[in-house]
Amino acid sequence: MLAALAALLLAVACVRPARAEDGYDLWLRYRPIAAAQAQAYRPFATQLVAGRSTPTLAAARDELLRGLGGLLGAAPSSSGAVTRDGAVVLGTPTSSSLVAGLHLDTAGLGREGYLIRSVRVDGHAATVIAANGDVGALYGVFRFLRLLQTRQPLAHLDIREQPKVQVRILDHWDNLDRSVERGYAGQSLWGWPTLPDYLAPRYTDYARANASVGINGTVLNNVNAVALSLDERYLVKAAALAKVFRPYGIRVYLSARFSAPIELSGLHSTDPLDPQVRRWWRDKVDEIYRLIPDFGGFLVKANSEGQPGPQDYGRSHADGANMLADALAPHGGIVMWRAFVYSDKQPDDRAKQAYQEFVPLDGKFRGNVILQVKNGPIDFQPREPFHPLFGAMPKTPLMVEFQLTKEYLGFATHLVYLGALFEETLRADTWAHGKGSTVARVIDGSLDGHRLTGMAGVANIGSDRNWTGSQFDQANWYAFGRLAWDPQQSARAIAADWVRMTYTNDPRFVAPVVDMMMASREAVVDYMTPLGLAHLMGAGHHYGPAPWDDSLPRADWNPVYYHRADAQGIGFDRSASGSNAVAQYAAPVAAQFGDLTRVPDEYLLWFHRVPWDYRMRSGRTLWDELVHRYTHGVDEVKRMRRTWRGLSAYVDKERYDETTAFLGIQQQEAQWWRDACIAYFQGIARRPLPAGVEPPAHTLTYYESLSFPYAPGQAK
Ligand code: GCW
Repeated sequence: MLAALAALLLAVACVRPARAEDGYDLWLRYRPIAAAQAQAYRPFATQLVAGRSTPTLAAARDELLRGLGGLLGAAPSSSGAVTRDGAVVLGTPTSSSLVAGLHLDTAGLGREGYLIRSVRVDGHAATVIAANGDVGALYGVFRFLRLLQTRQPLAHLDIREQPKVQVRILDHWDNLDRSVERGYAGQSLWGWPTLPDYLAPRYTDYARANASVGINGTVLNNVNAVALSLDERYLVKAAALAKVFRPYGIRVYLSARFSAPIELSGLHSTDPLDPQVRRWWRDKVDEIYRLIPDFGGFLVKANSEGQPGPQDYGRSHADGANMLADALAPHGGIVMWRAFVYSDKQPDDRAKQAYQEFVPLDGKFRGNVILQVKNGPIDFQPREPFHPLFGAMPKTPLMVEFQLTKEYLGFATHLVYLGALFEETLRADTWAHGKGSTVARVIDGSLDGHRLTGMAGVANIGSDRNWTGSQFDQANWYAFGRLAWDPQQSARAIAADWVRMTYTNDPRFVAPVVDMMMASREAVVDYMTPLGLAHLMGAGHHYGPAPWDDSLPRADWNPVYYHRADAQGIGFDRSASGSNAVAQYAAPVAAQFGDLTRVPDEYLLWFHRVPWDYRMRSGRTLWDELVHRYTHGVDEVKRMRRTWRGLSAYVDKERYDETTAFLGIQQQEAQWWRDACIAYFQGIARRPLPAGVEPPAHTLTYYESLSFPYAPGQAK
């Protein structure tokens, strides 16, 4: 009787994982592997043989013990020599004589590369995780653990990996008051008031998580920067964080406010050619390096959306960037200068302005300057064509900036897997040097032979227990890191790894969830901004639909600027007959995007103004197609909900319930988007809804009357 009861309890426990989870452990959960499989893995992890320790190698060792201990139920014993089959040998040729003795081909792996190989040591079978640099060994450990976490075989391993991109960095838009611009995951992680004295354990977990996906840099403060971040009082706090991150291979960078010399030291100017200003920055940089010897450098938003910059003194972006670069160069630091510039004084199409300002400066930047370019020419929309600067500045290193925090894609509640968006940009072909000149090859430097390369992600991380505000937004952090390591990787494969590590390897869960994630990006495009529309979000906070909005002082902040709908049609004419933004792309791309008959449907209204009765490839009129897409987007969210509803058996209750509730919010908001946009555009197009299509739930006046003074994440 008792045995039967116990069996029953066990069966129930197996159906739903009993252990409470809140998402804090991210994809590094290391939950026990089922007995049979664990049994098969154990012979590959009998001993851990690590040589001399350094802080980074200690972190690698600790992670390995923690991971194997969790996954296999018991950590391998630490040993000074390989005395039996199944040892894991870890280290670099310098730290471990065993590794040195194996004469592995570690040369060429660089500081961060690693190899994992099945070898024989002293007559015993072993797995070696070897690298040239300590941090490579740490990356190798995370990779080895991933093999177990995703249930890959451990026999006959021969893995050799090296990052393809040098600077793999998160940009935190975190303010000193701990608010986060466009942050939807709680307050800033950085406890400025208690730093440098209190080092929250969470800082270490943040570093571990980043290192596990290869992220090697973090910009601590908002690009809309205050000068105070560069004051000694805050530098010592940044230095304390840098110290925590250092063993994990993560360098600290800071956003620099261009006018800091005026604000911090009372200088009368911040003209980059003024010797006094130049000296100020040199001194400031020297001071920073005294506190943070491996400081990475500055990120700068200048002459953009009201930020100060070199143009205030009639100087160019290159003058400004080069001044900072000169101060950083002796220490090995870099400048990431943002190309996100546009001006309302400039009557031209906002999508053209960054190119117009920066292309003439190609070749004028110092070697330690890299331009940080958003993935598209406007601003992190659900869909944009790739930024025309990619491929257009061959003499200048360009890094891409993606936004992980979903400012324009439903905040933290909408399930949108951004891996699909990142992949779309990275695979886009610029045709700069003929076919195959992808954005990925601009970013990894191979297209024009640049050694300074980078990828930045605007962080979606805050102090919420689950880090990112929702369980599924963790995947966007994860996918960003993996793609920064290798921009050629597949978003789908990355999603599969993430699902396996974060939830379960059960194919009955993995397959539908990966499909759902991959479809989720197209869904949000459809219910917010289908067919190449953009920027229809509520003004300022960007929460919800407001295609009618024309209230902001700057034309190019208002939705009506972007969709240009009137009785005749809709869309922004960027072809030769309009703003001719297409001309900024290489000829074959321009020819395709600029031709109404060849432009992909996804970019139709981005590049063309099209009459409402225009016949689409689908056979529908443009108006009918627009309604169809909006409706389809909502249907996709309903489908996601159905999928998720069938998966409760595979997920712990806490995480299951959160996603269930958030998908509910997403459905309501997708419906709101659809209904409000259809109500608005119908009033302009003056056409009936296609037969059988459900009309909007409310009148346009109702949607227009909604206001959200407390929407989260607003800029200060
Ligand atoms: O998307 C916009 C945001 C601003 C942000 C700006 C930028 C940091 O609405 O909040 O400012 O982009 O990228 O500089």
